Amino acid sequence: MTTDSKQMWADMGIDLERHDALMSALEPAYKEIYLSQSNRPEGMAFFDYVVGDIHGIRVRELKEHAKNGGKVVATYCVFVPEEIVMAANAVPVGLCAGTQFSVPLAEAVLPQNTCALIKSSFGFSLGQICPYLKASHLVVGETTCDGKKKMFEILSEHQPVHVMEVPNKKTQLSRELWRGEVNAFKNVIEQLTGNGITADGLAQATRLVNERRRALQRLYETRKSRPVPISGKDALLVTQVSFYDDVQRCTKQVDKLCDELESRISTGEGILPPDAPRILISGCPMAIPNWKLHHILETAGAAVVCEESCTGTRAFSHLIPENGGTVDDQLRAIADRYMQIHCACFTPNEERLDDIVRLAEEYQADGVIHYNLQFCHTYANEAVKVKKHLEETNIPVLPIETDYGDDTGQLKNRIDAFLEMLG
Ligand code: BJ8
Repeated sequence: MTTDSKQMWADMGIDLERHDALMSALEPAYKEIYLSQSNRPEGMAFFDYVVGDIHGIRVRELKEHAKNGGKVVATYCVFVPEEIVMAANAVPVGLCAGTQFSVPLAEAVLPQNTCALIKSSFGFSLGQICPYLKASHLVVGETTCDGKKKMFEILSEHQPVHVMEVPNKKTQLSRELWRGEVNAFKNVIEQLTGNGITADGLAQATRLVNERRRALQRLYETRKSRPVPISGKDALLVTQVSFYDDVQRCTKQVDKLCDELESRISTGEGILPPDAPRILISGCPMAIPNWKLHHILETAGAAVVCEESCTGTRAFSHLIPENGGTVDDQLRAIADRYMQIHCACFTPNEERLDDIVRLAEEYQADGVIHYNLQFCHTYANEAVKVKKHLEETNIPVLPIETDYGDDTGQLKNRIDAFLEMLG
């Protein structure tokens, strides 16, 4: 970190002491988990660089954007349509909330039996630690779960928040409600930026976001190979970075990485032996720097080949048709695309069950780990159906409930036993 960055953070009102402590914890963890891997693709250098200066370069870009009159919009969920933000010349940034570091700060205010993701994100705000939050002109929340929607009420005492109502069902009525929410969001963004959203602007933004989704689809496609050309933790990192990096730069870097991975595949080069047990992880999102489960699995010799989560397939599987049309036509297409996401906040949510089986088959997974953040009731309860469905399909499954704390020893025992069972 540079002196320049320190001055920038100080000017933004960041608590430098806390921030230093966070960074000092992140650095050795990254070295141990990421930089210790052998035979990593060279294309990961870009992502190492981004994480190495996680609160520097990108934050400076956002500040520059704001200096030129642009706005920054922070989000916590893949339901918030980035296209609309970008069409008004604002920059969307997905906030990270994957560290235990900020959890105790949140626990001074929120109930302890709240999921770690909510506590971590709220702790970042309370502790004045996150420059992305500080650089944002608006936080966009959603009503996907009770904990989050109540946290956004409290967060709004500290900064401007707009909450989108995500329905809990996918009926015709619910779809109409969501379309209304998307239209209202367009008005909120136009008001924030002072820029009118045009059909051309929306089409252009849709194309850019789709391109990033295609690049991530391509990355995941390479993970279907045996041996797998990239570790699960590296692939997870790419998805995590895609939430806050510049969309065009990120697309370019992911495509560059994919060129390398595809050439590895053509020569049969892998990161792990071809007979390494292949694991699909399904469940709650893993926000940066939550790499715990991947690290345990891959240290034990398994290959994580896919994440059925919002830091995985749910973030990029669905594209928006690029048919152009009026602003209204495009907003409808955007709304309909987002309603395809099968978050556990929906009931019923049968398509997620089918999707997990489809992914397990396509990625030749030997087993599935259902990853649940403690106190996340929607995913915990849906796990009952996931387990039953997978068992009926003869796919071995291990449900895991954890938080951001250090329960590595306990998790390791259960994972070792599961991998042994997979043979
Ligand atoms: S679309 S998964 S990103 S809500 S915060 S629900 S872990 S108790 S994150 Fe999510 Fe959007 Fe759905 Fe995806 Fe549970 Fe915690 Fe709630 Fe969470």
